[in-house]
Formats: sequence, C-alpha cells, structure tokens
Amino acid sequence: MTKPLEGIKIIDFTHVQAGPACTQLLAWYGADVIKVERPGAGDVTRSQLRDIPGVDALYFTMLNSNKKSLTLDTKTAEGKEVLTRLIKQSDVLVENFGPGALDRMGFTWEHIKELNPGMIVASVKGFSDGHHYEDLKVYENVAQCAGGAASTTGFDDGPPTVSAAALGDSNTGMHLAIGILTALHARNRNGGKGQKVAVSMQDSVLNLCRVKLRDQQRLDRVGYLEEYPQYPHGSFTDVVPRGGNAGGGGQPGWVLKCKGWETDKNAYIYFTIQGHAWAPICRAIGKPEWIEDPAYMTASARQDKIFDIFGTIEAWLADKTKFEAVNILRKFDIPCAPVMTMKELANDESLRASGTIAEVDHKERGKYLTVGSPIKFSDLKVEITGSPLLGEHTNEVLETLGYSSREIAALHEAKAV
Ligand code: CAO
Repeated sequence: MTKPLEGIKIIDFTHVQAGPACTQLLAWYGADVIKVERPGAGDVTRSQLRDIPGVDALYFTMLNSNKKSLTLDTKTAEGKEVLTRLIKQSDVLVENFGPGALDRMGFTWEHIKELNPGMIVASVKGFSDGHHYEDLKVYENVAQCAGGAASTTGFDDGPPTVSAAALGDSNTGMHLAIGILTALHARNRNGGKGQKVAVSMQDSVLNLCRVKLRDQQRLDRVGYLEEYPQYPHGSFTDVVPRGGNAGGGGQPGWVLKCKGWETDKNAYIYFTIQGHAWAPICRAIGKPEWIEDPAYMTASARQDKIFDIFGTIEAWLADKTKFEAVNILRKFDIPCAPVMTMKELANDESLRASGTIAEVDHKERGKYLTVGSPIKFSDLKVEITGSPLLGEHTNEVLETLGYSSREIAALHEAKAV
C-alpha cells in the first residue's frame, strides 16, 4: 500500500521536542524524513534523561521514530556542500534552531529559494518574526507562560501553573505539520513554488487558550464569569483568573473524589453537569426530588450551590471506585471520565488495540512503549518503527546524493559527517 506522503523528502533539522514531534508525524504517514544531526553528539535528547546507560533515551526514541539519521557538521565547507545537495533534492526543510542559527550557517531563506524554488522551509521559534521577544530562545514552560496558559491554569490561591501536556512543544509541532501540508498542497496548485512556513510557540499556546481570551472579553464587559469557582461567592479582578478544575464551556464540572482518594492520589473522576442531563444526574445519584425542585431545576438556580451539589455527588461516590462510578454514570448519559494515570493508560486494552499506545522495537534498547498516531485513517495503518541510531543512514543518504564511496570516505576523514 502506498502511504499518503510517500515521495515527499524532508530534511529534518530539528531537535528536542517541538520540531521532532512534527517531522515524526509526517514520517508516520510516509514522508522520507532525514534527521540531520551533529556528528558525535546528535540531538541532545539522545542523552537527556537516560534510563539505560549508553543507549538513546526514551525522550529521543519517542519523538524520532520512522526517521533516518544523517550526521553532518554544517559549519564545515564539506558539510555545507552536502546540505546544499540535499536541499536541491528535497521538498521540505524543517528546523527549530534558536533565532538566526540557520542564517548564521549560511542558509537564509533567500539562498535556499535560489537553490530550490520548490522548497518549503518550516520553522518553529519561541516568538513570531518581528515580535519584541523574537531574539529569545524558548523551551516548553517558557512558552506556556508567554502564551497565556500558565496565568489561567491552577487554583486561584496558588501560583501560575504549567500543564504537563506539551502545549509549547508538541502542540507547536502539530501546528507546523498543518502548515507544511498546507504549503505542499499550495505548491501543487501554483506551479511548484515553495514558501516559508513559520509557527511560534507563543502563538500555538495562545491558539489553544482561545477560550480564555473569550473570557477576558466577557470579564471586561460584565465583571464576572459565572462558570468560574469565584462566582458568586468570591471576587474577580480585571484579568481572567485561574479556574481550578472548572469546566471551560457552558456546563459546570469538577474533579470529584471517589472511593480510596485518601490513599490514591488519582481516585477521582471528572463530572460534568450538562444542563439537559440534570434529570438523569438526579436519578443516578439518588436525588430524584431535585429534578422538579425550583431551587435546583435550572442551571442558574444551581449556580450558587454548585459546590454543595458536587459535595452531594462525592458522598454518592464514596463507596465506588472511579471505574465503577463511570460504569454507572455512563448508563445515564452523563459526560464523565476516570482520572487516568500514565500507568493505567500504558496498560489500557483499548489504547493498545487502536495503536494509540504502541510497542516499538529498538536496536539497542529492545521494546518500549510510545504514543502512536492519534489520527486514524480508513486507508492507512500507521506502523511505528524504531528511531535511528546516530548516523545510521549517513552513507546511504550520501549515496543517494551522488557521492562515490571514495568521496564518502573523505567526508568521514574530514569529520564533516
Ligand atoms: N552542524 C553544525 N552546527 C549545528 C548543527 C550541525 N548539524 N546543528 C546545530 N548546530 C548549531 C547551530 O547552528 C547553532 O550555532 P550558532 O548559535 O553558533 O549559530 C548551535 O548549534 C546552537 O543551536 P540552538 O541555538 O538551536 O541550540 P541551543 O541548545 O542553544 O538552544 C533551543 C536550544 C531549543 C532553546 C533553541 O534551539 C530554540 O530556541 N529553538 C526554537 C524554539 C524551540 O523549538 N524550542 C523548543 C525546543 S523543545 O523544548
């Protein structure tokens, strides 16, 4: 079966997480992704947070599957020549170096365009071009703070809080992947002309915090936000507060304790009081008298006692595990889920069956788990292959670029590859 992106050649000049997450996704769907790494060291994540001495860390293997690895010192004349040939033969160059690094290497957008007018150059930076912080280097949590996630996450009486979800890194990589596919589509329609695609981590975080910008404007107009725990008993300032575990939409929700919460930090479910599910909720939790009670029957009537209602639901949950509770509540069509731990997800039968949790074989580490494609296709079965060893495909790639074995030996000799 031909994979959808087969024939698309990508120079993967990325490192750490934001860029590699993007190119890994494209590799899964069939693109020929050649990861370019500095000889001897490679992507820093190969050696960061290692669990097996001398073996590529999971940080690397989980973000670089299905790729080839070419070692290349692009600061040497010979290395620049190899990169030049590669650019002439490729469709996309993806990079997430610090600001200006590609230019300093001698590969400006103007120069790349001259070498290959069809080239799509896709970049991740911390901040967008022209932004007053455009010179800053940025990591995940810096982006979460800059993009509005941290100021709106956590509890009102605590500090700004970052999310464990990689809103700055992998999320930006996913935005970049959309940008690359859009530019490839455009190239097919405009006579093969490439373009520059740029995504900033701040913008990508803010894009996911869209509803918080919604809330800022509502707050500016009316002075309060009724779905936040600060309403109606607490107070608001002029900025969107941290809302704890409140639902971000029109229905109140909260994380509720289940049986065993005293000793198990994750014995909780998320419970949503969806307006039209009020009657089933009352029946499920043994409070049928609330269905027609004017003090409870409408969302606005419930608002000032929402935490008392959650307390009543917690009393009902006290003798049920999070899984038992969800199994009962699902019969009443109530939107809810157990709070899942990483251990539970790793062993989840449904996620294993769908390939979302995938077991991968690696030449040196053996089997490990990764997160497979979250996108499912009717005509593509995504197969995850192990990440490459450092420089594993150097000679193979050089041969495809037309280098003879004598020239390849000379490149090794010159430490350019
Ligand atoms: N051969 C020769 N030189 C190479 C090379 C290669 N194959 N690959 C990289 N280099 C050089 C770069 O040219 C650069 O050199 P100069 O600064 O001298 O011009 C140098 O390595 C350092 O690159 P860098 O600035 O990207 O690396 P860093 O470790 O200092 O910073 C990071 C890392 C992530 C903060 C920075 O790359 C960055 O801000 N990237 C953009 C935002 C981003 O993607 N952040 C998310 C990372 S995931 O958390």
